[in-house]
Amino acid sequence: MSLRVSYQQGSAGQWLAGPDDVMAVFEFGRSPLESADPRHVPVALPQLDSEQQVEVWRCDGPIKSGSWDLLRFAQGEQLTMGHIALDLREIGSMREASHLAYDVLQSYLRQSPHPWPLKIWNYIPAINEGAGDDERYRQFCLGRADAVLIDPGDLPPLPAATAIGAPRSEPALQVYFLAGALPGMDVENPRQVSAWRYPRQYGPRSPLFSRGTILSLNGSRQFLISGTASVVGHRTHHENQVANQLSESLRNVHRLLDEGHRLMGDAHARLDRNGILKVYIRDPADYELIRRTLDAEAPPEIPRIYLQGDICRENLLTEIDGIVGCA
Ligand code: 3EB
Repeated sequence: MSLRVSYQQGSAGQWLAGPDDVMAVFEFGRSPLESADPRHVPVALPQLDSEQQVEVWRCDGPIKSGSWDLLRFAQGEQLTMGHIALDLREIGSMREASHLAYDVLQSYLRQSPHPWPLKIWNYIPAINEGAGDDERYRQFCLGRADAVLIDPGDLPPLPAATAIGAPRSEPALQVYFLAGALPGMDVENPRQVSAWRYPRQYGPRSPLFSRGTILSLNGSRQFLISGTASVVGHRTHHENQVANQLSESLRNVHRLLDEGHRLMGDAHARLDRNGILKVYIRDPADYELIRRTLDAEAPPEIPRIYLQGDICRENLLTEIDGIVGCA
């Protein structure tokens, strides 16, 4: 396994001072503006489980870290983690902020030995605020499309992605990513309309991401799963039914992993102890029900963490993403 991802007890500081193969430590419930070490990535979303954990990414080193324009990065032998936090109080609009974040990200990648984004996480304060096309998520998608240099109609590789709401009180738009020397292999979900082909009703510019990408390194593969919700075709299913939304999201994850297997021919991605899942929940009151539903429907051995975050459509109550191994 080339990217080793785990949830760990202990403080971010302990892990940053620990093993020298640590490329990133994600700490939940902290503003992304409060990071000193480039490998330290505070994430504003609060963790809902009682036991606080940090997410640790380790890879083959040596690891070099630093700043580049507004972005900070940690670069291993074959992979790079980078992150940007933009203080929205200093930028005119969400559209401008997301345009700027993606401009910086792309300029960074163009000069990096690891120029291919494999997965991008976007955490957007007050994501559902604003009516119709003024909604902040739609404005975020506009800014991303303004910046991104590729036309999805040309079928270039697109990274996997997650876009989730951060607390309204959080001042920063956060974008972080994993990138590699080669593009990932994109996998779309046969149960879902590709996001870049969503019809106009979801906003003026479609989201630009693939449902998942497969990273092949050192003879092994990992599946980077995009934020996966209760969307079938392009429509939200099970409105107001959070447990059913979670079940539908899991069906989407399994179908995506099966599709990856069909395309690869050999390895099959599995929800096992080598992977992780992140479960995003809009209403903290749904945590117990979601946890019980996941425990009943997903293998117990895959580590998981529950975060409070709004989903990018008002009628979506939960979403899952993850990184899993193939065997
Ligand atoms: C969906 O299926 C849910 O805008 O980058 C999932 C993952 C979603 C990524 C993004 C949006 C994004 O459409 C929303």
